[in-house]
Amino acid sequence: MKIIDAKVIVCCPGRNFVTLKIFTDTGIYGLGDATLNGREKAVATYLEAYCIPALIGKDPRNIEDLWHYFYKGVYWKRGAVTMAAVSAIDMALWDIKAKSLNTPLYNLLGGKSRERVLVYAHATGKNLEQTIEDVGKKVENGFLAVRVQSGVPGLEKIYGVSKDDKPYEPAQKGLPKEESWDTAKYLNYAPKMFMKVREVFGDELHLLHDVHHRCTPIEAARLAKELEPFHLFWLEDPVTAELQEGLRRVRQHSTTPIAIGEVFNSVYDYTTLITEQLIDYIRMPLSHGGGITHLQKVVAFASIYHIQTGFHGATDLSPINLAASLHFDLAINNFGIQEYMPHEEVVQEVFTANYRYANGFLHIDDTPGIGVELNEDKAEQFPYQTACLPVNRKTDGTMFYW
Ligand code: EZ4
Ligand code: CO
Repeated sequence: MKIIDAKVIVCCPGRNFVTLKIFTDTGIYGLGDATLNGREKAVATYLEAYCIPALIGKDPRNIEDLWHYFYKGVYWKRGAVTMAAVSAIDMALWDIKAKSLNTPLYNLLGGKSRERVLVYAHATGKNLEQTIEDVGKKVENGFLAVRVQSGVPGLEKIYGVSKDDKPYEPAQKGLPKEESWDTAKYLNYAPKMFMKVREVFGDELHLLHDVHHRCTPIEAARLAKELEPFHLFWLEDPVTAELQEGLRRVRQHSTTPIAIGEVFNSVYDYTTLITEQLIDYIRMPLSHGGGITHLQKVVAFASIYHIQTGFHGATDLSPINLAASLHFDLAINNFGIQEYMPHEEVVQEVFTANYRYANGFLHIDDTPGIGVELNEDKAEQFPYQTACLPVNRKTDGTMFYW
């Protein structure tokens, strides 16, 4: 089998997506998600200018070798842009292999370890009252696990809370919008919010929360400690984990489980976190973390240290990534939970997905390969639009993490 062509499809059904399509001489093609929110064109160019020409003529069945061709073989390695491209190539190659063997992807990853995938939903509100109401809606929809984000008194706009009644979408058209932040106000509010949520919904519901990289290690330690009585499923990104050792401080003070890694793209972002058992869930998505080939290694490494998965599944990752993640989630033993934010309906006009939600779980069918189709004519009707993630300043104007 040979790769005869490949192309990048950039489209914007409500939000931007980058898809890699690899064609083979057998007529079988593969799809990979190359979306990097707010930096879509950088990945598209990396693929078009450097990767696709090198793919032509190669045997798509040699996935491991091709992975290393674009990783070890490249002097400028790692980084979100490069690794999003490597991930898309890898995903498309696994899609080709599974299609050529006429089997769903999970069969090539060890088969099913479970029949369905536990997912968590996003609840959000401008204030405590609206937040509680939204958690109630998710519970009514059957969700067994809910991420709770809320507006903080005294702060105008905040991560995870939408402006209107629509689901939360951080990327906005044009240049980055500015948000503002005050850690002291947030730290005072978050434990009170979870106290109320537990009071209203009881002990059974799994609760999650995303700090979105905004605490120092000692602030994160305080938060994790104060949230302990509300036994969260996880506390996500309590610190910006560039400093892996920072998590030692959090661990010293609290038993609240920690999830990290949606912005990671290599096992080397995780080595201290995993070997010192400083976290409980890895978040690195297939589409940014080197695809199935690299995540298999990271997840096996994590399993030795009793660390589970909780893959990133925000709407800025395409249905191709979500489906690939679901195959992976079904197959591995140390699966924890899968993030699930449903895409807008217009996205489903472009991508035909093979998964469905029911009663707190996602189910995937037996379509060979990853199982998602891209309608190229439809994609053309939604051309790329510049959109960026926000930037964030402290209330005194100091530039901060978003
Ligand atoms: O901010 O995917 O846990 N989920 C998140 C997401 C990220 C976006 C960035 O593109 O933190 O909402
Ligand atoms: Co997050």
